[in-house]
Order: sequence, then C-alpha cells, then structure tokens
Amino acid sequence: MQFGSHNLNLSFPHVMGILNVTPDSFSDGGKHNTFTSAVKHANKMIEQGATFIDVGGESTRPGAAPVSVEEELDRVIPVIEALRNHTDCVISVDTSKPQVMKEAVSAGAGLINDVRALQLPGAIEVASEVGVPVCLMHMQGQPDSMQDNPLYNNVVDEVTDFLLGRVSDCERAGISTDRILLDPGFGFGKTLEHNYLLLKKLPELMKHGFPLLVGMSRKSMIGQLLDRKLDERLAGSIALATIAAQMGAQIFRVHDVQETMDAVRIVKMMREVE
Ligand code: 7PJ
Repeated sequence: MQFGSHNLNLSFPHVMGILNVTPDSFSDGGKHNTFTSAVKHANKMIEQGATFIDVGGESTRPGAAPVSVEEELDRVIPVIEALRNHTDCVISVDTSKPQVMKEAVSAGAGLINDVRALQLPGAIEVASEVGVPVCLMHMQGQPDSMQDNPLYNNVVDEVTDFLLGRVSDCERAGISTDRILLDPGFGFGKTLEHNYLLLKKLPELMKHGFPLLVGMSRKSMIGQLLDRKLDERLAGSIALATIAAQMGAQIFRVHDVQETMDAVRIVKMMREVE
C-alpha cells in the first residue's frame, strides 16, 4: 500500500508508535520542548522498529473533552512538520476533523487514522481529495459516554456491517478500496466481553480482504480483566498483540514499540519456518 512517499508491504506485521500531542503528554509543557520531546520520542520508536508514527491531538479516551479545530491544528501540524523534516517514517494523523486531515497531509502525513470513520461532515470528501490511505475505525456512541452501557445484539456482525457500510460510502466518494484499512475499535463503546469476542473473531473481519489495524495497547480490556494500572499493562498488551498477529492482523498501534516488535517478529518466524 502506498502511504505518501512510502510503499509498504502489508503481508507482514508493522508497528505504529503512538505519539500523543495533547498538552499533558510531555512533562515540561513549553512549545520548543514539546517538539523536541516529540521528535525524540518518535525517533526512539522508529529505532525500535516502528514504521508508522500516529500523531494525535484530540484525546479520544473515554470521558475526554472535545478540542477545537484551531487547538488541534496548533498541536499536531508543527509536530508533523518536525517529524517530516527529522525522521523517516509514515506519519499517521489521528483525527476526525476534515481541516486537520487536509493540513496534516499537506504537512507530510501519509495516513488518516479516524476513530469516527470519516463520519464528520466533509471528512470523506477531504480524505478522497488528499488521496492518502485511510483507517476506518468502529466506535459505538461518542467518547464522552461510549462506555456508559455499550449494547449489541451481535458485536462481531454489527462492527463488520458498520465498517463495510463505511467502505461502500468511501467508494462512492471516490476512495478506492486499495487504500482502506479497517479497525474494530477495541475499547470504543465495548464491554470487556465485547472486546475479547471481537479479538477472538478477528478472522471474520479479515475475510473481507482489508488490512487490519488494531489498538489494544494498555487499554482497559487488560486493566479490567487483570486489575492492572496503566503502567502495569505491558505483559497484557504483548499477549494481545501476539494473539492478533498470529491471527493475521497487519498493523499494531502501541505505546511499547520494542516489546511489540519482539512479539510480532516471533510470530513472523513461526509463520515462515518450515
Ligand atoms: C485507537 C485509535 C484504536 C485506532 C485510539 C487509546 C485510545 N486509533 N486511537 N485504533 N485508540 N485506529 O490509545 O487508548 O484502537 S486512542
């Protein structure tokens, strides 16, 4: 798949390092320091094997407050420019806002990662126009309330139907299927059981031929099951990535790049050894 200037073979697993540029993500606050820390952290993740860096300026964690377009642009665009100039990776922009998508791609982003699957007004048109691949994610509800009482008759069918429906909408808007990635959206309007059932049935979602991106790193599907705080979820995150890699998922959105690379390389070796 062609991501801006990078052509990637998605038949083996890739790791996407998470780079949050929300104000509280870097210890010292100030702007210069934010860029320096962001580039430094991105370079570390690239050295550890990340092929993608996912830059996000809107927190979509459960309960998070909305962010204005201007605020989000101010957060992500300078960091994307700095990454384009000082690193070699596919820059992914984690946003739902069409204006942010447009400016991020102009600044060097090669992938649009949208937890709202291009449903905000104008997003699908902008994604079509800028021409980079898109990751369509499933979410039930909105971040501020999605974990209140998530309900499904059949979570696997409903997530699949939603994503395939968005694929059709994308095709109608001129986004060809060869630049679409799908993501079941672990933790986005899902109970513990919904998350594990989706993981178990990942092969069903994969049957439709789209590369899958999965994000389970440090999420509550680990914390809740194992009673682990955020900084105690590494082993759980690696277990989940290993399972998803074994099932054939292609891109892993994670905080802990080196450890995830070790796990996916072991899965790759197991697949290739004769
Ligand atoms: C995801 C994401 C995910 C994609 C976040 C967190 C929440 N994008 N952005 N998939 N999660 N595509 O990392 O805890 O699962 S933010």
